[in-house]
Amino acid sequence: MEVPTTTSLHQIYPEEALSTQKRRWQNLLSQFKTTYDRSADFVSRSPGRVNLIGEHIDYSLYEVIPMAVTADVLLAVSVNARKDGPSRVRIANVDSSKFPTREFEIPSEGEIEIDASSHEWTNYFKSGLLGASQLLAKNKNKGDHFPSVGMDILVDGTVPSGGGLSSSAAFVCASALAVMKANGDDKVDKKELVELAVVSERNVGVNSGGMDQAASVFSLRGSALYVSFKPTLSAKAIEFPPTKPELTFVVAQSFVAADKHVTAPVCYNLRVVECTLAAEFLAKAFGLKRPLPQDSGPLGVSLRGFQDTYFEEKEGVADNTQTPVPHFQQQLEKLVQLTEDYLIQEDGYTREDIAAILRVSVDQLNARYMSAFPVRAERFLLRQRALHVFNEAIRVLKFMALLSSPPAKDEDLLNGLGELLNQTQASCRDVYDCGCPELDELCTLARAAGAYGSRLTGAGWGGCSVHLVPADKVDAVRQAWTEKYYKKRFPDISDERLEEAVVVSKPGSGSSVFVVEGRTEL
Ligand code: NG1
Repeated sequence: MEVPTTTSLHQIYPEEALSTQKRRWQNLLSQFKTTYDRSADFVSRSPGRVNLIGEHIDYSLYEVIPMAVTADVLLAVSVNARKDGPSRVRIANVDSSKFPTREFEIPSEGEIEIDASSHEWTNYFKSGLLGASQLLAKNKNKGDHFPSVGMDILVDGTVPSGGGLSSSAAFVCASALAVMKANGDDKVDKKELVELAVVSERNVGVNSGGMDQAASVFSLRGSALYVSFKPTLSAKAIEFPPTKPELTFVVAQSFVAADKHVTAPVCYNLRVVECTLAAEFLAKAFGLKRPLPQDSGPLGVSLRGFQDTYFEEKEGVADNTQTPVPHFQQQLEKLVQLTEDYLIQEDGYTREDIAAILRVSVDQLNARYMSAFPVRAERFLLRQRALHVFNEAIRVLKFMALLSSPPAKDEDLLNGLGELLNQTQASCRDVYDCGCPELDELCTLARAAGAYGSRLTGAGWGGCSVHLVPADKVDAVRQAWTEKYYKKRFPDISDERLEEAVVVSKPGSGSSVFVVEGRTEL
């Protein structure tokens, strides 16, 4: 399926957001003209996302259920005619005090360099550019590298950065899409765009999974997404059943900035390493004969690969990627039990412990799993990480089952979904160690004011939370947060910031290209 080309903002935003968005787009296009003294040719757009359930399991290749939000990243682009020699990119942001204007060359030979050690906003554009150039080279049969044309770009993002709504993926996806379009590729395949964006975002220093990019590109207005990574990346739209009271998701910022690029060696990238090592450790502990399959997990093997190999070898399943959901869930339940029985060290495993089980040296262990994305840890909590992943994968299946065959009483459905969200929160906080007290407080306050379920969303360690709230309790929940959290913790908080802090989120639409040339109306 191709990324759509849109001709009207009505196709992108819900009715209630239209007037604000129109003003914002007009401002973007007129600022483009003043900055570059010409009009933009097109705007590429990709939204942020909120993850409903399935936290920290995408990089172990388990299913997740995110949805796009209305907040997005826009790149207004004007293409320079191709000339001999390197092309130039000028890139500015409507918020130029925070994101200074940059200019750089695209080399005619070899790839663009990205310095992941500097926290530079245009690195995300460069990541998208790099990935798109590789895809263009493949699609146009041009060897390994296709030097892009030059561009003038003005960026406007409304996804808060470090806020858990995945501004980075929105920016990388919108950038890659812009480069594809600028180089004449009008039929960008959604799956190819997601795959390239996942890999290219890793150039910025975080060894990420694929959920955010999938949500940003595949989402359709009004539906959440069931994203699968195995046997291959796919996404299915999920409708929410009509309920009374209406099922509403509310997103609340903790305003604890979670900068996962800075904390990656002790937070995000470390979790990726722990999950990967848990997979290898379990495979050795159970004496699996085949090596774990190479897959799209960030380090090449995954807990999902372990599950498939285990049941294929131990229980004679022919191809575990074809196992029906009820059996798959039983397998996961068995893996929870096996993890409890075989990964027994509550206080974690040292590099020496793990190297001994994997029958490699510590140097080999470091080189294989911890060199491209270095981590800092003395002990690796393999037991806890595997338990979170298997249990969270079960919760996703249960959540999906509730949505696809809802119980007769709405109350049972809402309570059932809410309970799963609450369990995720507890597991993220106590087992996966990706919570923080502020997120916990937001959840406690919401539940006391009527939410069915509450949890952190995204990577955690700050950022954002998501709450399933009956429509008639949204005001009460918002008020509880305003009085007992925001005004208490941030006494000087402005009305504008308070307004941004809480968003009632309807599922938004995914990436698109908007052709500006020749258009007088938005
Ligand atoms: P955030 O940090 O919220 O964008 C990150 C990863 C996801 C996923 C979640 C945890 C990136 C770009 N995204 O999301 O792939 O692993 O954490 O579920 O790193």
